[in-house]
Amino acid sequence: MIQVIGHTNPDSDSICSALVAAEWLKAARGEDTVALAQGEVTGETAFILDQAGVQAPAIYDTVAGQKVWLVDFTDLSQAPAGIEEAEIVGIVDHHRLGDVTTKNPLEAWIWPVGCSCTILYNLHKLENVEISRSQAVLMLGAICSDTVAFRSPTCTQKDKGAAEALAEIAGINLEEFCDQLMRVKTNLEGLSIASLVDRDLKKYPFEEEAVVVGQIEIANFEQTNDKLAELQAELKARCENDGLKLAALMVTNITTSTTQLLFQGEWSTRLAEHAKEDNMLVMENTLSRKKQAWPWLQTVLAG
Ligand SMILES: [Mn+2]
Repeated sequence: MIQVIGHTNPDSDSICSALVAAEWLKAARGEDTVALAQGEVTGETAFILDQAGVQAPAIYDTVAGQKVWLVDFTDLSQAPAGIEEAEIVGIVDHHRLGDVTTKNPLEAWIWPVGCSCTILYNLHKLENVEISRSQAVLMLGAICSDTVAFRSPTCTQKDKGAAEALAEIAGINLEEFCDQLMRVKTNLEGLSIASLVDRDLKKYPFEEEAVVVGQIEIANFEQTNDKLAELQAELKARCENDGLKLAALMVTNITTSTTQLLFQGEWSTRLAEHAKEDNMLVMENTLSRKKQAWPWLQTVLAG
């Protein structure tokens, strides 16, 4: 049995990619597979699963002693428990190459595109595997989510092409689907301050110290203005409790492509000259952590 699993704090791509890759491995390779997750799904992912008529993957226990395919990450800091004792047999990812290593040769599909599901769509074509409606909806949902409805600078022609073909297979109006998905994506109702920080939190080892950068996506800043003080307090508590040098949160307005970056921790001083006010700076035309915010932060933190 091969376990197919995405990263910690799973987003829609990491859940949908695990589900789709598990089915693709069954169909294309005759493998016995199971899709697993490293946490509960978000409201956005629940919407996509519902549209696809697919259940959320079970939460994993350990991958120790198992064969695994990793989807949507290659960083050990985002890997499941037991990864050192697992055999990584395959990877589908669209991030920079991380620090996982393998004992044996593996199959790795790592492309600089906007979404892991764009790679999976192409793998279906490459190996002549038919795409069912539910698989098409899963891939389409992940692509619209990861590319912020094709607005992100991470979005490529391959992502757009895949989404158009998948919408056709699923019998879905792409524009309407994207509008619906963006509404669900930016709905923060009922979420606690801690869960907003955790929602899409990623850990980045930097100068051998721990840095975390989270991101929440909103449709207008009125949704978060009255939460900023509490979010800052939560980031500060994370630094103290988890020994972080920097805890940052991107509050990204997907309507205007503006990001407010909140930050706390000892290394805040390294960002001070860019700050608009204490512990907050504004990044115009910034939607992507991977392609915009984190590369910039790395440069500034390095001094
Ligand atoms: Mn992704």
